[in-house]
Amino acid sequence: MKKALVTGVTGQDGAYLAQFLLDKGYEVYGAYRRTSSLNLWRVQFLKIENHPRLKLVEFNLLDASNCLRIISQIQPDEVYNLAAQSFVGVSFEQPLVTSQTTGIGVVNMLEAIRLVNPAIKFYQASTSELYGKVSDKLQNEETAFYPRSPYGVAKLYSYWITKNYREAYNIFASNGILFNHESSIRGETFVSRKIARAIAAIVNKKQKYLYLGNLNAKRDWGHAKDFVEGMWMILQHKNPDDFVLATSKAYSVRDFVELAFSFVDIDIEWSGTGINEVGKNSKNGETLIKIDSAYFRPAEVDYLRGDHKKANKILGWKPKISFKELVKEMVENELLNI
Ligand code: NAP
Ligand code: G4F
Repeated sequence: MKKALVTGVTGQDGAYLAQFLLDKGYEVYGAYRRTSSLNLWRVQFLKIENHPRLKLVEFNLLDASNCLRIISQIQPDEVYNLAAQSFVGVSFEQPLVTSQTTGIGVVNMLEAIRLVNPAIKFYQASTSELYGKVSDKLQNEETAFYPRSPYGVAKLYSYWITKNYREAYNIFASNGILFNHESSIRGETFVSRKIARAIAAIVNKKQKYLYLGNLNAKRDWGHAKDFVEGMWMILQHKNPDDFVLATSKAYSVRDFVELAFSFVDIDIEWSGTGINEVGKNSKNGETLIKIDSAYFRPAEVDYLRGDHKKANKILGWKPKISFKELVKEMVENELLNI
């Protein structure tokens, strides 16, 4: 039975990946950060909390001794490093914590592998935020990086240190450069879940307006379930390598809002410009969406659209869940659980 260590198991991807690996027959060590109240709601949502092959272990990526101990005690075959301060907006307010956790922290894990057993395979959760201020219409493994946030810059370090340990020490260390992926268990502050939650609250008269920032940013949005399968495929390939996982379709935040509202039979009509733009219910003129400048970022990533040809050709990976299906699932889940 293969053993996998998944850091960030309390996060969206960690929970989905743990479920995927359990289904594959792995013994899964789900590493979570100790906090005053244990936060296992995603693991519970996916109904794996009491799975006999899921072992939850306390862990902090920032503590090198902890990484070393955990790797030598568990002796995993595969490590998936998903732990990070993952919210781009917060990284502007907490650049040091973000740099330490999302960037430098990764060395703790790589060093532990190098010292304990360099045969352990390592997956690093890299990101399309590396591309940042892109010039290419479609970004692939060859596109130049130009991160636009402390988060993106920290991920640039973790991307390169992963590659460096592969080249310097011959460790099977791979980067998955993943474009945005969402689900019903996405963090509440990310725009997709924020929109879905607001719609359920508005329909149920618990909230009047949905406040948003930049409506025109475009993202390549897929479903987390498809993407965790890709993470596993990356570590099953015969060589360590770096792969883009994306849907290759881009939609704006505005598109997301319009589609999400369509699932509660509301057609959004926009009027005004800039900070004064509003979104109204076209049937009765009621204002539902307003702009709040607090949600604008000091530097924005305007356009992300990934080219997943390499992953498709070499790994046989492709996304299965469409943008429409994703948004529908998210809105329906919020309506059910409000
Ligand atoms: P998430 O929901 O924010 O989960 C992040 C996880 O990291 C949480 O379990 C969090 O624990 C944990 N963590 C944070 N600091 C830690 C520390 N010092 N020690 C140990 N654990 C720590 O993020 P996600 O969406 O699942 O993303 C997973 C990874 O993929 C992240 O590295 C993210 O940057 C990257 N990524 C995500 C996307 C995407 O669209 N989702 C795209 C590209 C890359 P708590 O629960 O205690 O906070
Ligand atoms: O949902 P977001 O916060 O995700 P963002 O910044 O794209 O980052 C996510 O995807 C990355 C991969 O590309 C990951 F690496 C990262 O960890 C994270 O998972 O924002 C999406 C877009 C941005 O352009 C933002 O400015 O939506 C825009 N936006 C407009 N109004 C908003 C809002 N974002 C948030 N969070 N909240 C708003 O009210």
